[in-house]
Amino acid sequence: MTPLTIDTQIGKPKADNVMSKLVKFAEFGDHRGGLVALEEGSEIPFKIKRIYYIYNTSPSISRGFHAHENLKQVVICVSGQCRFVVESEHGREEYILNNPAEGVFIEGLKWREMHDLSSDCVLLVVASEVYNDRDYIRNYDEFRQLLKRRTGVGLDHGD
Ligand code: T46
Repeated sequence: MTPLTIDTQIGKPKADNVMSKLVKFAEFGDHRGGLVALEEGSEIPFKIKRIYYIYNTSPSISRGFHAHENLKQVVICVSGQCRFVVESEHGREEYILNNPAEGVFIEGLKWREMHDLSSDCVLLVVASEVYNDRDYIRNYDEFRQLLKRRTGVGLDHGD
């Protein structure tokens, strides 16, 4: 996974960290192949309530385009590649996800977008809450207004 912006940090996520973060997982690979283990309380810094995965997405299709009110997630590209965008009061962070031994940790009010998913891309997402449609903010202007109310930061993207 290659961080593309200066906001990107690599390391173990802290529960109070409001930025998204690239996390490198320990690898237990040997001559037989790779192995990564994700445990609640260590690699996954929250109680795991849901796991889902996204696959068979056409490279011309982008996904996401929403924020969450109350959700922690670790997003791992276990196969293929995609460009994962996270937007918050810190600006837009872009990650090229292509390594099953790395993941993006997200918490707090953040806009997500997924672009350029390769045809073999499988995105595994570990989440802190069960699915709740009411937790989604799907309107970008609403997200920006909420972000400004909560953080005082009005993002200027020149639009
Ligand atoms: C996120 C990004 C990274 C469920 O019924 N249960 C679930 O747990 C999920 C994740 C989705 N769904 C249903 C809701 C929709 O009818 O599956 C359909 C597709 O979901 P959505 O359009 O939200 O998928 P993405 O790829 O845009 O976003 C997903 C997650 O929803 C979201 O939480 O952060 O992946």
